[in-house]
Order: sequence, then C-alpha cells, then structure tokens
Amino acid sequence: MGKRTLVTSALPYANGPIHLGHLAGAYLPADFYVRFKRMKGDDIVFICGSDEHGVPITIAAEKEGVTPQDIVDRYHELNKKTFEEFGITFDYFGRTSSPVHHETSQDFFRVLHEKGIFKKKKETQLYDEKAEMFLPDRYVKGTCPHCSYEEAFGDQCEKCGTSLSPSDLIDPQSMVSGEKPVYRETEHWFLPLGDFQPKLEQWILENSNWKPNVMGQIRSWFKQGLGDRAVTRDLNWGVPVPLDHTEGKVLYVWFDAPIGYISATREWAEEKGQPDLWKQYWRDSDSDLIHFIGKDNIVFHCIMFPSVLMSYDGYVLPVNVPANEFLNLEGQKLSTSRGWAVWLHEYMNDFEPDLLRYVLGTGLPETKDADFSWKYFQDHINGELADILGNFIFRTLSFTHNYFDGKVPEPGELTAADQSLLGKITMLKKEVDKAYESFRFRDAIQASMALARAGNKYFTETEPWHLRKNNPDRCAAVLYVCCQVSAALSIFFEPIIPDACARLRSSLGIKDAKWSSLTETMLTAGQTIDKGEILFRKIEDKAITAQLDKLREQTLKTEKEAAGTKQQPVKYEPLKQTITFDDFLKLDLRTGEILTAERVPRSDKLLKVTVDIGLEKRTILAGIAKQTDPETLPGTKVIIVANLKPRKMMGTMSEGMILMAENPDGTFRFLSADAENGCTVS
Ligand code: B3M
Ligand code: ZN
Repeated sequence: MGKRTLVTSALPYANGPIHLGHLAGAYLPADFYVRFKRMKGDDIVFICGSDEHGVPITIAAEKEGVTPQDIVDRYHELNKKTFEEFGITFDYFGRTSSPVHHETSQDFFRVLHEKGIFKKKKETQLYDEKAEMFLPDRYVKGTCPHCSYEEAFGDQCEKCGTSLSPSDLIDPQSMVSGEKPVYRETEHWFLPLGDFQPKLEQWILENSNWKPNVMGQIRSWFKQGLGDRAVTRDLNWGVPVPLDHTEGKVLYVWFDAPIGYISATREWAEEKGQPDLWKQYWRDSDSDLIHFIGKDNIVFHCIMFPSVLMSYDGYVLPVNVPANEFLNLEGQKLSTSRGWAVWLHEYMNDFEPDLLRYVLGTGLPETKDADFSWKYFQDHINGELADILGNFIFRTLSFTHNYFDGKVPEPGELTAADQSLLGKITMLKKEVDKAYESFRFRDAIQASMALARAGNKYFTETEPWHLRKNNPDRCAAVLYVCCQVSAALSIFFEPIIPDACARLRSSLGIKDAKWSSLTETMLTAGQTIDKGEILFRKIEDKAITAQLDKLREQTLKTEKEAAGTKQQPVKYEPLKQTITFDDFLKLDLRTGEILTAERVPRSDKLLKVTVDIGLEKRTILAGIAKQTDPETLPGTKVIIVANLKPRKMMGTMSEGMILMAENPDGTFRFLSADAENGCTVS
C-alpha cells in the first residue's frame, strides 16, 4: 500500500439537498483526487457525513414547522443516497447526531477544559425578548459593517465573506420574531485563538505550497490578529456541554462539526471490525490529512480546528486544505432561498452522473469564482465528450471490429507520427499526475482531453478508410495506435467519468484501472476487443430549454412561497366595551363627498379635506398624508361622523371625522355608501 491519507469533504448541513455549488466546492474535486490516488495504490480513506447541529438546522425546522430531528433525518438520507448515486466514493458517510460523535466531541471539550485551554467569560449577547431566547449566529440578520450588505448573518456576511459575530451587525433584527433584539448577559467558553497564533503561523509557513486563495485568507486573518472564539452556544439543539450546571448550553456547531471527521473515521473502523484503525489516520504522524472545503469554511479548517487538534495533542494536522471558490449559476449567485439552484438529485432524473462530473470538472472554481450555465453544459458535452472523446473511441473500435475482425492489429513498422502520438501518452501521464497531485483538476481534465483530441486528429489525417484499400499494413499500424490511445484514455479519464471508462475498459478487455498500468502499449496485438458503442449522446437544445424553464419556474414558485410565509397574520384589535342602542343613536353619521384635499404645512401626517355633506361643507383634518396622495381624493365618496365636537389641530379647526377601515399593513379604505350627500347612516 502507498501513502496513508485521510481525505475529508466538508460535512454538508442536513438542512437541504445538495446542489451544484456544493458539488463543485467540496465533493467533486475530492472524489477526483481520491479516485486518482486509489488508482495509484495509495491507502486512502475518504470521509464525510451530515452536519446535523447548529442554527441552520433549527431555523430550517422552524420554517417548516417540524422538529430539527425531522429535518436532519430527511436530508441525511437524501444526501447520502444522492452522493452514492452520483458516484462520490466516500468510504464512510456519518452523521453528527450519532452517539460516537457526541461522545468524541464531548471528550474533546472535556480534555481542553481540563487542560485549562478555554476562557470562561460573561458576555452581553443579543436576546429576543419576545421569543425569550439568545440569538446566536444566523438567528440575527443585519447590515454588514464591512460592505453594508443589508442581509448579513450574525456569523458571516455572505456578500464579502467576512466572519462576524451578531453584535457586529448594524441594525440587527431577530430572525425569530423580526423584533429588534436587546443585550443580555450570558456565560460561555472561549477558545483564545490569539494564544495559538504563533504556533499556527509557524505551521502554516511550513505549508507554503497551499493554494493562493487559501493562503490569502489565512494571511489576512493573521494580520487582523486572532481573537477569542466562543465554543458554546445558548441553544437546545446540539451536543450538550459536558459540564455540570450547563443546561440550555450546547457546543458551538463549528466546534463539534470538524470533530465529526474523527467520529466518522472511528465508526468506519468499528464497522470494519478494527476499532483502533482510525488512530493510524489521525494519530500517526506518517499519515496525511487533507480537507476539501468551500472558501467560506477556510477559517474553521485552517485556524480553529487545528488549534483544537494542537490543544488535544497527538493528532495530525492537515497537510493541505484545497478550498475552492464559489460556483455561480447562469451568471448569478446561487441562492437556495431564492430557488436559484440546480439540485443534484433532480439533475439525476434527467442526465447521467458522468456528464455533470466532466462539465463541472472543466469549470471548477479552483482559483476564482466560476459560472455554470446549461449552455456551457451542452457545449462541453457535445463539443468534447461526444465529438472528440466519444467519436474517437467509436471510430477506433468500430473500425477494428469491422475490418480487423475485432482484434488489435499487428502494428508492423511505426512511423514518426505514430510514435509521436504514442509518446504523448507518456508525456501527458506526467502532466496529468502532476496536476492531480497539486489539486489542479481542470488542468488534469484538459490534458487528458488533449490526448483524445490528438487521437481524433490523427484518425482524420491518416484516413484509415482509404489506407484499408491502398495500404493495409499502414492501416493496421494506424488502428493499432488508435487502440492503444483508447486504452490509455480509459485510465486517464477514470477519476472524472468512471462509468464511461468502466464500459470502455470492458470493451477493451482491461481488468483494472491502475495508474501504473498506463503505458503506450496496454493492449497486445491480436487481443480481441468488442464492437464500439456510443459513449456519449449529444444533448439536444430542447433538453437545455427544459432545464432553463425549470430553473425559472422554480424561482418564481420559491418567491411566491416566500411572499406567502412573510404575510403577517392579521392581528385583530380586541373588542371594545358594549354600548347601548341609545349610545349608538347619539352618533350622527352622514354620507358625503370630498371636494378638496391638501397637505397641512409642517405636518407629515395631516391632510386638510373639505367634504360636502349636502346641507353644508365641512373642513376635516385626516391623518392620512403618508398613505395617500391628496390630488387623488376629490370626488371620493365618504361617510363622516358629523356631530363630533370640533377640535383644533395645527391651527385649523377640524369639524368631524372621516370613517376608514385600516388594513394590517397600514393601508386603508374609505367607507362609503352609494347614496346622495347628506344622507344619515344607521
Ligand atoms: N456544515 C458548513 C457548510 O456546509 C458546514 C461544514 C462543516 S465541515 C466540518 O458550508
Ligand atoms: Zn459584508
């Protein structure tokens, strides 16, 4: 066995399905890497699982009116199954609600607590008086102090990526009640990251081969100076703080979630019947640890979790954290709340995994944000997978089948052109290897496709269909070369499009996909191969239009639903005290018509309105200047209270009151009757 390596992908929150953004960030690149390394014979364990704690879960549950447990059960199962079907080859997919995880993360907390690592501090935190709860993390929304984005969360601004704490927000608002929160004192345990900074800096410096986007973020954190970070929360969903008298307090999700990688490895080892095996990956300095994540998780994996691991002692630290940037969709930021996303489980109702693996792979956000569009999807499948790779393989295999009896031809003498194409296999092997090893998967794909491109060109230029008649020996050599290139391609592309490669290898009679078996002569002359099959069908325009329509409909539907849930329930005023009929008869209600309306100087509320009530004209001051435009009022039929004692307001006598019904949103309607001015109303 080769190098022992534990590879992790960020644990997705079990609060929703996986979408293309997730996939391009932490899962697909990890799977490319892992498949490549397994092919090389390394001892790889690939770990992931559901992150089932924290505010994202409780908020999702509240939104749906179900329990957090309902939410995590639903999405854990869905996401686990979706990953499997998509061919993400985790060795173990755990979940942070498991007893092993609770025990492991509580052990970490206890050990760090006993070592005196934490600071216990009283702090004032935002509190929702109406909902009677503290508002950690995403329970508060407000304006980002750095970029003024108005929808920033209490833990992070999604616009500028800054990590925040709720009290940083300008104009904070509770996500539970919508109210403005107040400050209340509470007590928490903090990890003093500042104490770790020198050690962290030294460790990171040793890893100067990390991706520039990751190093950039880390450097800016160091520059700002690391502060204390709370590792507990006032919530009742999560891993309980394992100390006495801490009811209502749980571990902060970013404290327990990364420990989830360890818990899941323990469960994997137990399942294998070797309960101690996990230690080889986590507690043996010979083992490599690699975290695949999205850029919003960098600080937690490069600063917070390593500090926890260092404090516990005896754990390995990551040798690399190849974080990706974000993936946009059709030129816009992905947004699950707006329904602007392509869900992986839905994608798979319509297309095969290989197609998306390839297309997303060619456009991974490795160094900067990237965009996925359905047109890009179609172009890359039709123009590359179908027209180049698929076409080359099909031409080669069907030609061999038809004219060489399905056997790899005897090559005879090879020309310089033949040798140059075969030589490309060796040359590109080095290039692709290097690209995978340095997490440049786009380059790995491009270099692999370069071989198919060269093969296709060679086939066209050598014109074996003519050679067959004029120069059969030459034709045999050409097909021999094309068969070898096809075989090499079945290994080159294995990590990216495993289903197609398995089919291709089975046609060529190649048993294993081993990187070491990738040579210029993988097939022996005379060896039987199957008839070619079409590996990739072209995507028609109508399939793309259907996806775009679906995306648009999905957004409209989500927007409508959001508007529906936002509508405040009507709050009814309590009924007033009962009055007698005689009391009612005291009221003189009259029909009338507004003649003029104008604003009252120096008042933003009042309008001065004259109303014709048949027998006379009245001047009435009405408090509706904010809701209405005075010019629209003349001619409006109204009903007024005509015997209300006149009252002076802003220097003008008001002689009555206009009846109105007010909606909960503050808009109003005049009461009126289809009757002449001056009629009594009773
Ligand atoms: N669940 C955040 C995310 O999905 C978080 C990752 C945990 S990794 C330990 O972006
Ligand atoms: Zn911001």
